[in-house]
Amino acid sequence: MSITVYGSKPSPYVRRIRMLLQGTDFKFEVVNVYDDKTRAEFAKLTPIRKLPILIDGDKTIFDSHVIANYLLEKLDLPKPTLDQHNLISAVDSVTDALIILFLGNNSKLETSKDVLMFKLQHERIPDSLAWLETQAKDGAFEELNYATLCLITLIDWAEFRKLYSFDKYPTLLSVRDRFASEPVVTATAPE
Ligand SMILES: N[C@@H](CCC(=O)N[C@@H](CS)C(=O)NCC(=O)O)C(=O)O
Repeated sequence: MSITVYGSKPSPYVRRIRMLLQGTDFKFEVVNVYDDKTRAEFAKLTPIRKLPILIDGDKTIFDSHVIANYLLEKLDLPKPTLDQHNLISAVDSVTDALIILFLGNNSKLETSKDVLMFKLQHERIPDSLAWLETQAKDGAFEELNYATLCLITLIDWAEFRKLYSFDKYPTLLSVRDRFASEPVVTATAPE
């Protein structure tokens, strides 16, 4: 298998793909998405200028969901159910909201609730997490499937970057903790 993944080590979207690929032979190219020169280089591979990108032979695939779909098929792993897709969408909404706040802060913008763009994120994050907490209590993350991997990448990344505390969501934290010593998790931990 001649697969190359482009991404950064802490990125939650990239880590999901690295997790799916654990145990298979692939090359990981580290890219700093916020460096102008590097971004100009990897923009030759992807018009959306986001990571991850996966190259497999003559195929170039961007967006973690399309890549995950491709890999789950290729590696003969179970595809997410409709309910699991909803979980992934909620995890992504929190991930994207935290990225927007992170970029706002790094751009030295006022990211408080008074600014509409950021207010929307401050509303979305607790609503999505409260819903995910309820789903977790109902057993949604019992197995280490793709939806669970997505949740783990969110929590680990947000804590690693000191972006958010999940203390109000103990069931979500317990899901992360339950799988913390799995090889697929330890081998890909943010650094
Ligand atoms: N929907 C995309 C989101 C990917 C994404 O936001 N990646 C971040 C890194 S964690 C990125 O490349 N950000 C650069 C930017 O937003 O310009 C996916 O699932 O792959």
